[in-house]
Amino acid sequence: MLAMENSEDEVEADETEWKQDLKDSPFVVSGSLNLLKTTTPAHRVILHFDLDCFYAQVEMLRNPALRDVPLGIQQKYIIVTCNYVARQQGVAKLMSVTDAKDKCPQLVLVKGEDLTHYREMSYQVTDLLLSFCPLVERLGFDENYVDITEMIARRLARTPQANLSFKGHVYNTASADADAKASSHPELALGSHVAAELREAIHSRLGLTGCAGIAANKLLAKLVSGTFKPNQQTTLLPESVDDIMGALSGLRKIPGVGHQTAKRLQALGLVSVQDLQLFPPTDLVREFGAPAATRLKNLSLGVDDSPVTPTGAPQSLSDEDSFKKMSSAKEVMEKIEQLLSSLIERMRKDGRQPHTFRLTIRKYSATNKWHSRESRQCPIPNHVGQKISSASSDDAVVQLVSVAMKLFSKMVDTHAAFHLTLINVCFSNLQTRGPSASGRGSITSFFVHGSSPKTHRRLLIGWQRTGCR
Ligand code: DCP
Ligand code: MG
Ligand code: MG
Repeated sequence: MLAMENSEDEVEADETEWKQDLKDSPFVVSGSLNLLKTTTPAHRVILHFDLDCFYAQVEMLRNPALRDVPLGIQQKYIIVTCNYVARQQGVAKLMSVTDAKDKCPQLVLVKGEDLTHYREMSYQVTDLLLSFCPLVERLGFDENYVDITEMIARRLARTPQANLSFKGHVYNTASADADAKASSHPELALGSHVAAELREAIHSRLGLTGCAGIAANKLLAKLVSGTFKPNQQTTLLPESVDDIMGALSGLRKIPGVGHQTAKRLQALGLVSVQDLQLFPPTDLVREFGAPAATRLKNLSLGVDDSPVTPTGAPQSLSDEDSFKKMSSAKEVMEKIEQLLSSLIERMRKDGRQPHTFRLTIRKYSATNKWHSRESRQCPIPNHVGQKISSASSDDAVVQLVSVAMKLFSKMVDTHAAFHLTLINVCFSNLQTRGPSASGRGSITSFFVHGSSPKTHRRLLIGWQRTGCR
């Protein structure tokens, strides 16, 4: 059923087989099973970029003396990343500081809890890619997808086929054999040249190196991009899809299969990617419903027709902090004030006026770690909203702290004992105030300054889906 050695057509043929199977399933009653690849071009060219040891690179740019020493970026007791000098000495991402120091006593540590510089650089990279192509989608801080299908079609029209070659590596293909394949895959061959140009632009303009993957869809581009690291790129040919999927060490390695999904798959007895490929679609539908079953089956086969969705201006701005225990109203108020101060500063730089405020808390729960967030929201009065986006932001902090504490009291009885492990403050319903505040041309204008280097924090930005720019 899953033989895919020879061509993309075979992949499609195989899908049809199991799609039919899903459609015949008694669980697909609504006819909601999406047929694949109906709207996407036959030969998409998708690039995936992932910067090398990102936080460490930013620190090395800020302080070039760090370039040649083993460098680890520390958040709490963890090395969230380290440069490649440190990796050569056995340090790995997400190692404890103790283990990392054991492996490499000379390791230089830089605190990485203040994300300001990483965030700024992250948006500059996205902006740079956007200046070449409108279809850019951010994925985390150091990754971007770019759909260059149209650019390639234009280039192809003016490129003599005889001159085609690949830049960089071709997955599972010796370099001596790669160029012979270029004429069979002209889009991907040209895509590899565009990827090299974009990597060069990122390097020459921003000083950053990174890896790129070139493939026919987002899933495969992401999977192939890290094949050779650092500062290299790899193209995946359709005939190697089976190889790259088969080489994954488990289901969790498939982008899009998270912890919970993997657990449910494991409960069905599925551990390897091949297990999922071969699992009867009807049984998968029974467990996940038709849409998710289809998606999972597709992913296991390396099929992904999800579009590169341009990342626009954020729809909301929020900030949060997590901690072991917070149990007094005074601490809560101080934390909210601290979070709001930096959030209001970010909001002011954004230029839009927020109309909704939301407070989220997480109560300690030994049993239900994943679903213990609670939130309340309310409109922001116009006069307060105006202060947020003007110079009188101190007033805004005071007024919003009081709003936040009212929301807080709706979730927590402060006269009884409580135990919080997280507080999140969020502005949404962001509206442009007028011609002077609008029209900021780049994503970089959503840089967020001024966050304080406290305990582990995740900055959350809800991205608005906009059309191509
Ligand atoms: N990061 C983090 N916490 C994690 C994972 C990552 O803070 N659990 C941060 C630090 C990384 C950045 O995100 O620098 C990007 O993550 P990557 O997984 O892409 O790792 P790097 O870019 O650091 O290294 P690589 O060269 O392997 O891509
Ligand atoms: Mg990454
Ligand atoms: Mg990276």
